Amino acid sequence: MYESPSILLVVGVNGVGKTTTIGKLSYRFKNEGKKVLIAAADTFRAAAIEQLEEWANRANVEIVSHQEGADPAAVVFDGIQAAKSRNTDILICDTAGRLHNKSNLMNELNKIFRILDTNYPEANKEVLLVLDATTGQNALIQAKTFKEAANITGVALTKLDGTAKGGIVIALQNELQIPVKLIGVGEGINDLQNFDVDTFVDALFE
Ligand SMILES: Nc1nc2c(ncn2[C@@H]2O[C@H](COP(=O)(O)OP(=O)(O)OP(=O)(O)O)[C@@H](O)[C@H]2O)c(=O)[nH]1
Ligand SMILES: [Mg+2]
Repeated sequence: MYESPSILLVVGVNGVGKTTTIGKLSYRFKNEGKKVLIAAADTFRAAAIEQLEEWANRANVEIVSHQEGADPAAVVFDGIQAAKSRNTDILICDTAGRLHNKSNLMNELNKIFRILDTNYPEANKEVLLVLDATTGQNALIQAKTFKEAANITGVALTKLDGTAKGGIVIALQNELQIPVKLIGVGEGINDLQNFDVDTFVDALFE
């Protein structure tokens, strides 16, 4: 899916499934024979770092982390240095989802982007926005906000295993021109699929 070296910045508000999606993706890339490194740049809660460590263990990939409260950009910086020295194919960065206000979010993301541009310009960059399909219109509002704060290159739509029909996919593509690339269909490590728009449209009208 991604050329080496790649960096994947995973963004989105609390609870949408960022950490889980990172775990699933890491497992997938690892099984494809890629060398994966996770950077725990959601430093807001110690539990967030521990949760990501569990996923790293499950997927059997390496992780770089700092203490709770550390500067997320510093974690990303360390991740980049480690990725370079270990010849990592894909560096995946978790981020905190607390969207207090837009300028806050912009500042934090911009700081991370500056680190990436300065220290890892050779890496292919993907900014993956995670949205919870069960939140409907709210997810669309989140997408608008994040699109204003960052150059979102794709969406992972989670929790499509529930009753959510995910009509939001169409809105995302049409109104915001953000492609849905991945879907989450459960809490397990294998519950991640590439998104195929034709299959989806068929399912919608079933
Ligand atoms: N059913 C279902 N549950 C999911 C899916 N993806 C994530 N979850 C669940 O959603 C909850 C939140 O997932 P996290 O990965 O912790 O979300 P997050 O965005 O990292 O949350 P914060 O770190 O608090 O910002 C967990 O209970 C996950 O198991 C999915 O595709 N389907
Ligand atoms: Mg998380």
